Amino acid sequence: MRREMNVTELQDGLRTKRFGKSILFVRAVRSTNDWAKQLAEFGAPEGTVAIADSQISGRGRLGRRWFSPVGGLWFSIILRPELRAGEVSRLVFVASLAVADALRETYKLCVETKWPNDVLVNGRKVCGILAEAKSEGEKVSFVVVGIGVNAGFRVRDKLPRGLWGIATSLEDEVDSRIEPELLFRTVLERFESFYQMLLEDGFVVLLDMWKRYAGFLGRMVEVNDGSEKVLGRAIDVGTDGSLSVRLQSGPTQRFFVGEVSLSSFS
Ligand code: BT5
Repeated sequence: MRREMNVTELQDGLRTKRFGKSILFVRAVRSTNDWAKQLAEFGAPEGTVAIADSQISGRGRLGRRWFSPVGGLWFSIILRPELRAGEVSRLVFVASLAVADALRETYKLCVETKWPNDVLVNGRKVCGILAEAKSEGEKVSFVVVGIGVNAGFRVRDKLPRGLWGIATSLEDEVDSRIEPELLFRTVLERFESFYQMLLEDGFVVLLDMWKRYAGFLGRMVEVNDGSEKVLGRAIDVGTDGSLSVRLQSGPTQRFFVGEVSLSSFS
């Protein structure tokens, strides 16, 4: 059944200091990331959230399409961190950690993170993160972190057939009714506290927390970096965000971009 967002409930009881103090909502938008980038250009403060019931042209990495039907949680948050341009990918890990924690706590699900920007439930993608920064040289002026969670809809009802085998939704995984507003508040609260930790204490501890969810580490994986596909054992993710894979042929290769899938040779 079509279920629209209850906007008042997004903010009611939200226990954050800055995240979500200003929330802009529309029924439909091309992409909340594009919208948030415009708001950031106009000077919107850190923590401003742009959220929509559905996205007409939701985006993934490298211009890939992100399907965003009504019932999902699609939002972007503006950040103005003291980070260098090369460190922006840290925010993707911090955001996925926040989502993984929120899903585990709220729905008691067995959640995994997958390099670089996915959150999985039962091996299927339930959430994707897209961080986009504006910077001059190494100086970052803002980052927009877009978070998309397949929440209150069934994959088979709303997503194209090609995704049925790789995507899942909370409604598919959980017996109780899904309230995207509650999930939104929990993710935002987690994200704010992890973001604070990142700025104050650095990335190492957070990366370790992310790795505890990273079920693919230690497993045989196939990595496709756009130019080649390689097979090997995923051995670590570094503080630069890179994935190290020990290739079947012996040496270890580091990847900064790419797609990981579990190999049947595990
Ligand atoms: C991502 O890209 O996973 C990042 C997704 C970010 C979405 C949020 S929603 C709010 C904000 N506004 C935006 O416009 N974007 C952000 P990537 O790793 O490149 O994965 C894209 C791939 O995931 C596609 O090529 C499909 O295979 C698959 N996909 C598309 N829609 C999906 C969905 N709803 N659930 C699961 N998989 C999906």
